[in-house]
Amino acid sequence: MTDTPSQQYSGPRRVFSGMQPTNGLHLGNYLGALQKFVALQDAFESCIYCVVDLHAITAGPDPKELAAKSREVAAAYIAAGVDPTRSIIFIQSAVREHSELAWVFNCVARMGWLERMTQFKDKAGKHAERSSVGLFDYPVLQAADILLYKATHVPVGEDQKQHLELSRDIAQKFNNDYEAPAFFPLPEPLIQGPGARIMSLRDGTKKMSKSDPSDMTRINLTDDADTIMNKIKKATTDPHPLPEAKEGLAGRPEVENLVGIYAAVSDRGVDDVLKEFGGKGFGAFKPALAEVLAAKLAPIAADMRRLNADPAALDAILADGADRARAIAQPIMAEVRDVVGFWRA
Ligand code: AQP
Repeated sequence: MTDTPSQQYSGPRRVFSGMQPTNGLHLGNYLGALQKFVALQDAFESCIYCVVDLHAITAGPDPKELAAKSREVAAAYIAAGVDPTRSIIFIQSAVREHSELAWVFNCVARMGWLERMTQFKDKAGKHAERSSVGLFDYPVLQAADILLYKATHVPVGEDQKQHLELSRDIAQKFNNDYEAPAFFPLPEPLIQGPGARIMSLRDGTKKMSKSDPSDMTRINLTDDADTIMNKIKKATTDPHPLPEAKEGLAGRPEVENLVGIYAAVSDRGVDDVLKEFGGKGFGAFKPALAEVLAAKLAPIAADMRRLNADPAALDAILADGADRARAIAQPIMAEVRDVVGFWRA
């Protein structure tokens, strides 16, 4: 295959990702993305982790709660192991260039591309006509978030695969349209891993989600051991024992999900977990799963409580993060303005 101009991008390797401060984070967010945020700090010199409050207003949150929820997500990043002295942690709306680049990208992206986005169809449901333009345009802002830093790698869960493909299409079209070869990198999604798709505890065909109306469908990072035990005991399963091997999980999505969670949380392979629990019933497996989950999440929840108790200290971290993010974003946005041909004195 011949290299396209953007494949010759030679800038620094840089990680960018973000999460919405809509509701508290759940196990899917942790295993699908946050755990990778932490690990990538050892592999990349530059990691940028954003709390995407501009995205959150597509869901119309309470303005009295938004700033506090943004702080809480930042606290979750730090409690999970993101180090604010090595990585940049900041709130999206504090860096105005995100919105500015999103507008430029609105004029690059095509309506047909956005109309194919399955997440919009899922979130808008039958009410697409009444959805905000922002919800429809969400993936364009996401492309701007990433490319404002010329990020090359983006750790996300599997549900974000299509949006990341759109970011690559936007980067490529911008480079072509403006005859600016290799201006933007084509960002690589980092999706692989055992937690890439964690499903609802009640329906193994639906992803675990912050916006599911039932709290029983998810494990929140702040759930205590009793709540975790209760949710896992009530998780949907079937009357058969666990299978002895992976192949036996076919057609049993809820069971596959619980075994996958056990494997991801305890850092073991699915086969290894089934070697221990194959042939046993859920009466044995579920309490063991609840225990490994509680042991994994308790220290994170405790650290989140400690961080949330001192909002001024969190704000200082976030203000420093926003300064460091702007220092990267503003020169790139200035270059974009020149490439597009905007006036400057
Ligand atoms: N169930 C999941 N399994 C694995 N990864 C997941 N992610 C979300 N759900 C799962 C990943 O977590 C990051 C958070 O992205 P977001 O805050 O933009 O939320 P989202 O992708 O829209 O999903 P949520 O958290 O469940 O929120 P709602 O309910 O609003 O859809 C992303 O990397 C995502 O892939």
